[in-house]
Amino acid sequence: MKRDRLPPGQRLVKNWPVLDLGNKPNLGLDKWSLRIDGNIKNPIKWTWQEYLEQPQVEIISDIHCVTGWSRYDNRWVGVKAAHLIETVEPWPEVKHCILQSYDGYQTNVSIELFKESNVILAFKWNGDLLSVEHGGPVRALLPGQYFWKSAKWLRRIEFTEEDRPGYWETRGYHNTGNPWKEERYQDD
Ligand SMILES: Nc1nc2c(c(=O)[nH]1)N[C@H]1C(S)=C(S)[C@@H](COP(=O)(O)O)O[C@H]1N2
Ligand SMILES: [Mo]
Repeated sequence: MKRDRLPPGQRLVKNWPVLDLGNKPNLGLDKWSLRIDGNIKNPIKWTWQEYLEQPQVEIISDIHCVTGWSRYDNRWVGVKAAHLIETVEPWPEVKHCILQSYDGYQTNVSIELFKESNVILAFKWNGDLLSVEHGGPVRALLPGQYFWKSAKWLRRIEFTEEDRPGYWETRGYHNTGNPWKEERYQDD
């Protein structure tokens, strides 16, 4: 049986709402960098230029926000999280990734989910550079989770042994956030 495209409790929208904590860092590409550190063999810091030199993929994904809207067919370009993991070589005891942003936002994801082939660090959406309001220059994209896991304005990715719940996860949101299982809040 073909499963529904719309997860339970969601409604389809055609626009793209902007949701964040209210301050939208506008860095400029020369100021932007992405640090990857923690329990890994090769810590790195990518400038914008170095980020662009990584292999790029195109992904088409649906967005599912925990507040109830979903948006189909978003076309993204970016660098695969799996490529990043191969580059930095986390030690075997690493179980979690902590995504940290220029606005102070944080969110956590297991390395298993972060490794999924459709998880990318995105810089283009529907043919254009990602706008500042949607997290440019670079945001995380985790199509298999509710959208709060897709950190905008990515600044640092830390690989850790211990889990560290982020902004929403410490305010009652589910730790994993799978929309197909309706993992919205802690007790779901
Ligand atoms: N840096 C940062 N990333 C963030 C947020 C935020 O406040 N700051 N909000 C999250 C939430 S709750 C959602 S629903 C999506 C919204 O992304 P959008 O504004 O591009 O639709 O970004 C997620 N990533
Ligand atoms: Mo959200």
